[in-house]
Order: sequence, then structure tokens, then C-alpha cells
Amino acid sequence: MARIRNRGGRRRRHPTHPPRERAILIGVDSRRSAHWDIRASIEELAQLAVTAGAMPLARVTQRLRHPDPNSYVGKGKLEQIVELRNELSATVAIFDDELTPAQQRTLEQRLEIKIIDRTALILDIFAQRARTREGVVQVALAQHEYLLPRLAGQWEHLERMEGAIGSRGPGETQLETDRRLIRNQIKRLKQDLERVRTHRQQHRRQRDRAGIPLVALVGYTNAGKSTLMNALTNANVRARDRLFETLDPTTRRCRLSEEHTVLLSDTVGFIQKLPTQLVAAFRATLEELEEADLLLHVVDGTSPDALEQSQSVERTLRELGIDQRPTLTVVNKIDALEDPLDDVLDELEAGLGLRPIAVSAQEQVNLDGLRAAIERVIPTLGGVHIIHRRTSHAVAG
Ligand SMILES: Nc1nc2c(ncn2[C@@H]2O[C@H](COP(=O)(O)OP(=O)(O)OP(=O)(O)O)[C@@H](O)[C@H]2O)c(=O)[nH]1
Ligand SMILES: [Mg+2]
Repeated sequence: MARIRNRGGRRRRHPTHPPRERAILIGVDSRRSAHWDIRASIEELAQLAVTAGAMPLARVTQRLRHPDPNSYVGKGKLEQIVELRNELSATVAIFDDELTPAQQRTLEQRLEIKIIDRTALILDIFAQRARTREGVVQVALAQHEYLLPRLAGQWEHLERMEGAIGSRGPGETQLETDRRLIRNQIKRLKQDLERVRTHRQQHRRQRDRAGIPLVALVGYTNAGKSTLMNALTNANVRARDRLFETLDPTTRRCRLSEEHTVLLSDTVGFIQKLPTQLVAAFRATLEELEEADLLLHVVDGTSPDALEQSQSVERTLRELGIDQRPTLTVVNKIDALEDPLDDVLDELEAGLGLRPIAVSAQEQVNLDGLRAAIERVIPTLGGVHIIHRRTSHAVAG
């Protein structure tokens, strides 16, 4: 079943396949988003939209203290968006934050085109990408959790109308039926995941017996984790210039030298405003990270937002409770930097408290340096507070 769905997904996002959704992107520049420049955030939303198969035609931003609780943007802005919709024959409006059910309803009524928020967009991309049973189930769970509180919004006005003409019959309303179906579905999906998890734990126990250290790649989506994985092992993971190319984890042996071999694991990337439903649903996948002895935090050095991206990765690691894990920061794509390498490294060191190791996974630059750095850390793994700060004794091993 998963395979059929995947094929459908692939066909849907093929670039020559019409019709592509014509999208207006909308974001609010509020204090909440202080650490992200609104333009960077909307640019990323555009990438997400393209990845999901839409065509971004216009970007609308508004500076507000908070998003409007009723309509996300203000009244005047909403008028402008209606005009834009007409001018551009837009078919979808994509919002840069997760909308509340109330905002969603107002916007649907006012704009009369499909309303999608950042969370739904990311969920959609994940649904298109999921290949394994585990991936499919996790995404489906996240989508159902997202949908549940929004069902009320979809049906409320109908019910009220029905009530007004006194025609509501006995038994369950449509809303109650739908909610019950979704809740049952959520329950089933959770049971499925539990089975996957048990299987995974058994698998892990076997690996533990082998006593090989586990090194996990983490980082912002599109940073080059899979490319690095392929460069360090012969994993053959698909690496492409698209957000969330990788969903399912891959683990391979990685030979560092004559003496040392580690297991290297590549997994799903992170993004700012990562939907909480996804983090929760992907716990089973992310548990792989909890087992890791060392994290390699891969940063795309060519991104103007490299520091913001790596900080948002650190926030997610904190959320997952693995921010205290020994970590090496790896700045990737140094073959394509516009700024001097030292400037990039200095900025990240100042922001993260760690001097990164510079590599190019694609051009295989300084991979020996990276292997040597991992190797230096290995004897200290199993201890607690190793190379977390840049201490010379930690890397002197
Ligand atoms: N110039 C340059 N491009 C790179 C390098 N490493 C990766 N890339 C490119 O960056 C894009 C993303 O690479 P991936 O390896 O798929 O990135 P990822 O971190 O696995 O991304 P997700 O799985 O989507 O989270 C691809 O187009 C790669 O070819 C590098 O060292 N230099
Ligand atoms: Mg990847």
C-alpha cells in the first residue's frame, strides 16, 4: 500500500505535470519571529512550496506585534491579498505560521481559495516523501493530529445552519462521526508505531552487542547530510537539492582508519518552526539519535542564515533532550562559499561555542580531517561531558 502511495506522490510533484497550484505566500513579521528575518523565512516557505509542487507567484508580508487572532494579517492587508488573488488567478494562499482553526476559517471565507499553513505544507511534503511503512505511519499520525482540532472549524457553520432550521436528527452529527473516525485512526496508527518501535529496540540491542560507537548526522534540511553520508560510507542514500529529501534513517559502517570503525546514521533533517505533531510522530525515528554516542551537526556554510539554521537545530535537539550529547559541528559546502571561510567559521564559533570542522562532502574536501576528528573523540565516548565545549584535552586523545 505504501508503494502505491509513493508512486502517486512522485507523479504529483513531477515538474512537467500540470496543473501546479498558483500560490501567494503570506507572512507576519512579529516579535515572535525575532531571530528569523521575515524575508529569510518567506524565502524558505517558497522553497517548501516549490518542493510540494506549487508555484509561488507573490510574497506578502506585514509587520505586526502579533498575528491577528481572527485573520492572521490585518484587514487592509487582507483586501490587498484578495486583489492579488484576482490579478494572479491564485489557487492557494500559503501562510508562514501555523494558523489557528479560527484564522483558517476566516481566511477561507474571505479569500475563497485553498488555505494552507506552514505546518500543513511540511506535512504534505513528508507525506509525498515517506517510503517505508514506518515513515508512512508516522506522517499519517501527524496529519491526523493536525486535522483533529480543525474538524470543528470545518463543520461548525453547517451544524449551526442545520440547527437553525430545526432539522438536526437524532444520533451523531457529522462532526462527531468524523471526530470519532479520526480518533480511532489515531489510535490504530499509534499501535502500529508501537510495533515498529519494539522491533527497532530489538534491532538496536543486537547492535549494542557489537559494541561499535554510533555517530549520527543531524542538521538543517538540505545541509548535505546524505551527501556526507555517501562520501563517508558507500550508503548510496539519495541526496538532492530539495527540502526533506531524506525521511527514513539509514545506518552504515564507516571506516575511519585501520583501527577504528563506527556506525554512521543519516536521518530526517530539521527546519525552523518544525511542527510539533511531526516531532512527536517521528520520535521513533529520532530515537536513533538518542542512542548516538556522537552527533555530527552538519551546517550549510553557503546559507546566509547558517547561524540561525544551526541554532534552530540546537533548539530541536533540546526539545528532544539530546542537546548535551558530544557534538562536532561540520561546516559543509566550503567549495561554494561566497564569504571567506574564516568569517563563516568565526561567526558559527561565536554563535555555537564550537569551532566547526570545514568540509565539502560533494568535492570530498577535508574528509580525512573529519575522520581524524571523530577518531580523536572515540576513546572519550561513553564519558559524559566530552568535547561539548572546545577544550584542548578533549581532542588531544
Ligand atoms: N556545493 C556543494 N553542494 C553540496 C555539498 N554537499 C551537498 N551538496 C548539495 O546540497 C543539496 C542537499 O544535499 P543532501 O545531501 O540531500 O542534504 P540533506 O542534508 O541530506 O537534506 P535532507 O535530506 O533534505 O534533509 C544537494 O543538491 C547536494 O548536491 C557540498 O559539499 N558542496
Ligand atoms: Mg538527506
